[in-house]
Amino acid sequence: MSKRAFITGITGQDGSHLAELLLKQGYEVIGLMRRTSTLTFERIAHIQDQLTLVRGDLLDEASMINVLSKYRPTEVYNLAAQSFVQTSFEQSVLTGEVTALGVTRLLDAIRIVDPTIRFYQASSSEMFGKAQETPQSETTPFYPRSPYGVAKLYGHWITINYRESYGLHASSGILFNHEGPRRGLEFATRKITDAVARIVNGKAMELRLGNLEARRDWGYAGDYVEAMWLMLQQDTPDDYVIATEETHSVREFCDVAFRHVGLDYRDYVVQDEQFFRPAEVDLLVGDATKARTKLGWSAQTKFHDLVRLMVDADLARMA
Ligand code: NAP
Ligand code: G4F
Repeated sequence: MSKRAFITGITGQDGSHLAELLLKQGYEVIGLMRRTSTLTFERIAHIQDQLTLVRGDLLDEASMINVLSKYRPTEVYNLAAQSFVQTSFEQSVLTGEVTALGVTRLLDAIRIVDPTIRFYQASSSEMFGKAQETPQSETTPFYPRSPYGVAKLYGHWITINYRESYGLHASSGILFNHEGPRRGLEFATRKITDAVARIVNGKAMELRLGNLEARRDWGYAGDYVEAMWLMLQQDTPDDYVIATEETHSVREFCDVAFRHVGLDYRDYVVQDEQFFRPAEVDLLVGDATKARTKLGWSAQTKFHDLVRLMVDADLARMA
């Protein structure tokens, strides 16, 4: 049977990496694009001629039903979301509509069109929030600390509920932060590496950040999309933590990034209240034992290499 995948969020960081991976595996790839007044193709421009791009929106269930009916994919990867935590404090209802209820709309569309479709939900380590144990695994209790985290938790549980209620092959990947040169400029890692490149090129004098003590388990997006695909190749749907199993602070990220170009971050980084959050997630570090043993997956790119590859990519982009 021909392999046909439908990706929501194909214009995002993970969507672009996943589309590349699936094309290499011989899939026909259908990608959902929402209507925007300017093009958002930047991350998929290099493979656009190999993709089928269709209009639709997670806010609009009929558009999901229409796409599934027309293209009849065998696998659906739901990567679309309002994914920026800071924005979720300012647009909490929108975040709930897209990041939480959007999952139900897509699951209902699958039930209506073809319940044999395999489904991947992009869950998040942000659901652990005020972490109840360290490291965090599939059995760690959730305690989200942002409207985004709360919305993702809804998406996670509705995926499990539809699996248990209707027998869908629906899996949820609890992915810890993953980054790379395609990361949006608003996220901490990319904001730092972009600033390093701008400072080196004389285009900026300082970098304004919020909480430098927050710790994250940062991996490389290119590694993580492979785990998504592996989940849908299993006979039985399940939930998996995907992480590097290392934790580092925002301060350490700055230190390594600036040192890579021979600078001291303390000469450039300024703390600014506007980038602090009403509630913070202080420490995330995953236990990926289940993914290692059941999927045969482990993170290939670790912290120091990730920072350097991101700085190098931003330097190259500006050269
Ligand atoms: P991203 O770069 O922000 O991409 C988000 C995608 O969702 C974009 O393609 C965006 O389209 C699309 N989108 C937003 N609202 C939509 C709507 N109403 N209808 C249809 N599409 C919509 O995010 P990412 O980093 O690739 O992350 C992918 C997924 O994994 C997200 O669900 C995120 O929450 C989750 N996740 C990410 C991480 C991480 O560290 N990256 C960790 C855990 C979970 P536009 O291009 O039009 O904006
Ligand atoms: O890069 P961030 O905005 O990522 P955050 O909040 O961890 O969320 C990302 O990872 C989640 C997985 O755990 C995903 F689900 C989610 O979609 C997203 O991809 O912030 C990381 C940390 C935070 O503690 C934040 O307070 O960096 C801190 N930080 C300090 N200064 C900053 C800044 N974050 C941003 N974005 N900008 C700053 O200036």
